[in-house]
Amino acid sequence: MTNMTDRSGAPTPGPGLGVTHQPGEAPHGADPVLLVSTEGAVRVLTLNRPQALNAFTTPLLGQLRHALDDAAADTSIRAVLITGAGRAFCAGQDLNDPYIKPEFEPEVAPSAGASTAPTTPTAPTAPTTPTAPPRRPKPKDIGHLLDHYYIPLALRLRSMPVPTICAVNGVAAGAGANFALGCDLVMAGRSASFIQAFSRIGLVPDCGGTWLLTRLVGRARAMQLTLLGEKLPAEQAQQWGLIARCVPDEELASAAMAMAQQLAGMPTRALVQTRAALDEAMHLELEDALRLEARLQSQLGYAHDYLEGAAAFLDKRTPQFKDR
Ligand code: T3D
Repeated sequence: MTNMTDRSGAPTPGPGLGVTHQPGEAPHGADPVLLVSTEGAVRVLTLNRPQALNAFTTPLLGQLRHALDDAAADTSIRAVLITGAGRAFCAGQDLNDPYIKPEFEPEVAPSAGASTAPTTPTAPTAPTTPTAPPRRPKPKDIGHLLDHYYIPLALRLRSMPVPTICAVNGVAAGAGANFALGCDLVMAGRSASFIQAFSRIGLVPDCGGTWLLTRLVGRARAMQLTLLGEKLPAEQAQQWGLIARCVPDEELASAAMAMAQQLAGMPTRALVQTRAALDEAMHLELEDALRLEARLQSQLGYAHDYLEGAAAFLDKRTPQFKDR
């Protein structure tokens, strides 16, 4: 991406910053885990932990949410483009994060004098080697991580006052896949892929996966993806209607930026209300959907962008949209 204004000199303060850095995480003064830049009216957010395939740590999740809040509050921003640094988009939750990493009770040394000999004195057997007692995992509520990080993040993404575009530059796994799919338009490089990795480690899909997948590809394909946890290549994802476009890898950055700039020049409020209406329509009766459309049209009909759009059409000129 060219001509960006770098706003990422230091990690933005966010809910995750109080958390200890993870293995491979940037210590003070090292690379920020999220790069934030601006090109025209497009805010670009780049997940930046390439050494761990941009897996989500609590600091990264916190900064991502903070950066979305910041873009939402900045009225000069009219689209958000999200991508990853390096060969992956995001490998989902970082399984090394202390928030969720399995911990074990300390091993108890066999007590002095404890016999490991066979209990039947009359049965002569070969000497046995003492075996370490099995390590007991400590119970941990990993749902806490969802409550505090993933749910606010997924809701923030879906309620952005500007369109969101995801440029999936490599593998998108687990919560990384579902975060990408939560964006309004998803474009992927040909070598990218999507993996619902949850079942492989004994979890259910999260970060909105159950809601998104059933809506995007239907129950049968959602079941196939989530139960088997297989890799879905980007081209097939496009054929299935999971994503909007699949392009050659070397064209991804420029094509995604072109799409973001196109959206940034469009009537933002209408785009955002379209997202809301489509989401709402999934659970409305026809008549209720018709009435919702009428209500939104009423509101938009008074707005600058409709008056400008219609006038520009009649004047045969390019409209200048400005609402947000
Ligand atoms: O509370 C909760 O837990 C709920 C939240 C859950 C949300 C989730 O996202 S659950 C799903 C978590 N993600 C996964 O299970 C995916 C794990 N990763 C993979 O299966 C593979 O890495 C990929 C298929 C994504 C890519 O495979 P490949 O062969 O291209 O790369 P690799 O060699 O496996 O990984 C490269 C490095 O990234 C490697 O580190 P190393 O050995 O070079 O030091 C690997 O350990 C690291 N890495 C990849 N994924 C993760 C990770 N490190 C931590 N967490 C990861 N998720």
